[in-house]
Amino acid sequence: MIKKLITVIFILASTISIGMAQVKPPAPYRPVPLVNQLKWQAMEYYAFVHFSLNTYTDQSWGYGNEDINLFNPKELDCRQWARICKESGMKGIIVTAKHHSGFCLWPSKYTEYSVKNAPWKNGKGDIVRELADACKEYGLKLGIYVSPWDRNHPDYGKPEYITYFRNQLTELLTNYGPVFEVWFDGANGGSGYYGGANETRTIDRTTYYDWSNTYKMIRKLQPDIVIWNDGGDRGDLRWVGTEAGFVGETNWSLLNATGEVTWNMLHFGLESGDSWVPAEVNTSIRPEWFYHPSEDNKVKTVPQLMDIYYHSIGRNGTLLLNFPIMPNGLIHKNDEKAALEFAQVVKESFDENLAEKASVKVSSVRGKDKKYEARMVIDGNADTYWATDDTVTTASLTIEFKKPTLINRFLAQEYISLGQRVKAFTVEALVDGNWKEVAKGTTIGYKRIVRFPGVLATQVRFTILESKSSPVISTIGVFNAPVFLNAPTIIRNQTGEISIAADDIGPLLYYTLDGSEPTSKSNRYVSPVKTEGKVEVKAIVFDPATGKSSSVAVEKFDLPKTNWKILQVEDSRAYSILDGDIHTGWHQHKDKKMPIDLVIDLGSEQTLSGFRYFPDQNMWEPSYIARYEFYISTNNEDWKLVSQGEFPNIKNNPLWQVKNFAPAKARYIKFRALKNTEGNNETGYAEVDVITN
Ligand code: FUL
Repeated sequence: MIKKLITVIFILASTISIGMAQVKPPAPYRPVPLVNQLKWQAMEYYAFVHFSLNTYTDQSWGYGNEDINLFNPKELDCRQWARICKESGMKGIIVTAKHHSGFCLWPSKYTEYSVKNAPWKNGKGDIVRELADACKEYGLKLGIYVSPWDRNHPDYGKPEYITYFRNQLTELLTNYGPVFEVWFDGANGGSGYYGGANETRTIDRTTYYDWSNTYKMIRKLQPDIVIWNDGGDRGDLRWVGTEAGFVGETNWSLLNATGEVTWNMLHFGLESGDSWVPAEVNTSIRPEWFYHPSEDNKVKTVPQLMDIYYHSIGRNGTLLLNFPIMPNGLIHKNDEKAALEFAQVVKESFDENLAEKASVKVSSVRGKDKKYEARMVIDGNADTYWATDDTVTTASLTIEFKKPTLINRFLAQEYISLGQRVKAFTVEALVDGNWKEVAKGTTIGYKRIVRFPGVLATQVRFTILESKSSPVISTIGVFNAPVFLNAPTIIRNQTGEISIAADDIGPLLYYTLDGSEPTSKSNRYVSPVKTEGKVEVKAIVFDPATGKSSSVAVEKFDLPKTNWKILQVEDSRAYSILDGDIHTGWHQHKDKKMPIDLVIDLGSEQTLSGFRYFPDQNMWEPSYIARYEFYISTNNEDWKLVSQGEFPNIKNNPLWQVKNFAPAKARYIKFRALKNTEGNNETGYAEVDVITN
């Protein structure tokens, strides 16, 4: 009897202890982020401000000899910068404490080329100090951009400069409180003032700065910092290979610690990388980084900014958005307006996670332990997660709504403290009883958001198709974000194919080719449409979820340029001026001198009555043709001048320039540039077209 009792007690005890046995969390899948990188990643969105002496000379890069007396921002107010950033939902501000010109926004004791010798506040001012104070007041973190390249310093290129550079870094990282990020621009070496030497100096980017010792010094001064470096040793973060505001759809937060870094590695990360080096997407709210009055009307629009959002934060990156500061020391009202409206749309898009009101089920749970079950992805806690057993690398999660629910965005987050794992996933929606794939993707990482046309779904299924190791998902979200119903853009390429695009991925596109008004009953646009001859395309954006349409976009295309040849030019990139896309352009070689001709064979004789020119928008080398002559010929020998004159407001408004002339037959055209807006020999074209009778 006693023996029996002991056995029962033993069985009971062991059952209880099994029930309470802790299921171990998934082991980290290395490499994993450092604490500093985790904190930085969670910031998601922060600002750049570009301000320097070259703000006063309308330049992109100062040469290093700009007159200090120009620096007098009479209305400077770093609290205005901080307020705008805070209201925009940003978490920090990185300031160009020293840009390539070498001019310092703080009174460095190691140079005379700083605010201390400027008329501003009689040399008593310190912009880094004012910004540090403003950031503190607004609860923002401070970041510092210090250009390793210094076009002012006489010692640049010599070992002595490294001491100077480190002394300056020490000042910046000691005197202004905590600094979350330090930014070392990759532009390095070249022509400069260099204390009056006015010469070109080159350095070896891999050795000159002795980065490893500089890094040690930085980490000692600021243990919580992250280092961005595009110029030498791998830092804690990486550039994404473009300043246009997007990282690859596949985005691994990994690189190798040593060895070559190709453009692809920057843009997509390196799946097999041995180090955690996540992506920071840097772009400006205007075309340029520094302020240029001519760009006051070129501030990015909300749809453009939203696109950047989905292509940066929505693709496992952070977003570093730049505000150029005006000569008066303030952010322009147009930039402020765009940033605040952008923030509003982000808020409206992601405020309500519809998954939180639904029930969530998963294909399997790690050790069947409640700690890793499905609802962890909607508990609002970034530190809890849904996980599976170690051997599981495909899994699915299904969200069941109480009633059909309109959705157009899906969000997923991996618990990256344990590494980045997912390689491929799909999102399906149950619509009218049928499963339909609405989106698919590759990597997830810290955060991934996919867009799709609105659907009225009763369920959503997220399937992880492939993962490096068992998936660990901390957050899932489904949203019904506002969609933009701006009229679409319509382009035709050289072979006559029409492409139609909307600002937003949500809505659908419909078009007509016969001049009739498009409706949601017209042709649905899904892929480029081949057209012949002259054609008038009308298109709308239509949101099936609301039944609303955009205004109608209309484009009239002349004859396709199928057989056009650009003569006397070897460069195949020249054909981008015939591809119908105003965002791609080409410049004639710099060694040419005005007048510069562009000669095109149209392939057959036509009756011409005009031409159109769209200047290249390349912000680094403005090259809009301002005075021109236009010739036609039937044999490429005898030329007839049919139009000449100027494109009057092209500098401020570089859009389509249309010129008509008396109809005449021709097979060849010669577009001669006599003068550009910059007074140099740069000649850029985004598109060139003719008007036939
Ligand atoms: C570039 C620099 O050359 C630009 O002037 C700007 O500072 C940008 C953020 O980085 O490489």
